[in-house]
Amino acid sequence: MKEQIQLFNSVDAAKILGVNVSTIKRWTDEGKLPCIKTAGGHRKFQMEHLAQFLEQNKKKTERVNLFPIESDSDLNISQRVMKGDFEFLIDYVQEQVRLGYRDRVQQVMNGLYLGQYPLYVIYDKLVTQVLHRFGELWESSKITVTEEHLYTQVVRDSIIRLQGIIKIPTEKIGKAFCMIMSTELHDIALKMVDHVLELRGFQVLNSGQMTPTLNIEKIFELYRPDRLYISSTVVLDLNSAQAEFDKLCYIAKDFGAQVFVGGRGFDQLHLNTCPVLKARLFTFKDVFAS
Ligand code: B12
Repeated sequence: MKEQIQLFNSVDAAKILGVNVSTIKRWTDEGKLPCIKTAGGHRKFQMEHLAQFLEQNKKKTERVNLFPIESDSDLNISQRVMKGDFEFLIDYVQEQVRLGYRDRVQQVMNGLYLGQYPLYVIYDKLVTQVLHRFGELWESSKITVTEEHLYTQVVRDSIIRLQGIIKIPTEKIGKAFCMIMSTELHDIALKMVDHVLELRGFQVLNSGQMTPTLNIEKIFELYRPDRLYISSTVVLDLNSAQAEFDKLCYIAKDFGAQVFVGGRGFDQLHLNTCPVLKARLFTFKDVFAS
């Protein structure tokens, strides 16, 4: 079955925008609020439609809720999302992840996006912080490695779903190849780098965890990326990681690509051996500006 993106009906849209259903109907008829009309004549709204309306009509939406409010707890979360109370949201999302409520994690992320928070802010101020919390809990043996796996998959899933509702520019501004060194599993930071670049208008290629570098030239020949983003979180063998990084830099140089690196693994590597290194990036805001 084809994967469906989340659609709201007129009642949901009315709850979110804090108006009644007849206002929603009027705004769509006037062309102010974009929607999809089903074969049966029903109006359906994508998150993107509501976000676009909010951006263009800031005054009309003082009572906006960011998601349909069903309970006092929903109202509280919506208000925290609207205020950008990240301290509260980190605790809340961490708890929902632990309880396995993907939909509640999703609600917060979608709400932040709808509330006009840039994707890199959601990643820097919420997602990264929640993942660091799980890292601390694992390090202090408060959760097992299996729990850590389970929780990080919930987070991974949520960011992929969020990307599914975001409008990606059709005009491309360049090609970026994202990869992780060959011994490495940590791929969530790179996935977020991928999303931020995609939103900026790059065509993104992402080879994910443990990318074998043996025939990596083939990728450059096939796709001719103008940028290479390399992620390294853990270095297991310093010499082979350095050799791999150097090799990647020289291939990038041969194909005229710039190199960007990120992740704490690069604390241990020499970066000045790379002739085409453009920048070491630390946050998703840096990625957005890169
Ligand atoms: C999730 C996780 C895992 C998952 C990975 C699942 C997956 N699909 O990614 C699993 C369980 C598989 C795992 C395994 C291991 N892990 Co682990 N893991 C984590 C955890 C909890 C979160 C990592 C994460 O995604 N963080 C979120 C990202 C966004 O944050 P960040 O890594 O700090 O990156 C920031 C910047 O550096 C930048 N950035 C990062 N990469 C890039 C890339 C680019 C291109 C750019 C531009 C920017 C950028 O963006 C972030 C924003 O600030 C961390 C805890 C932590 N503090 O991060 C431990 C952690 C990274 N893991 C650690 C360890 C030791 C391991 C293992 C070696 C454990 C073991 N003994 O088996 C293995 C290694 C396996 C391997 N071969 O890679 C240590 C690393 C310590 C170190 N550097 O020496 C950490 C810090 C935990 C700890 N506190 O000890 N891990």
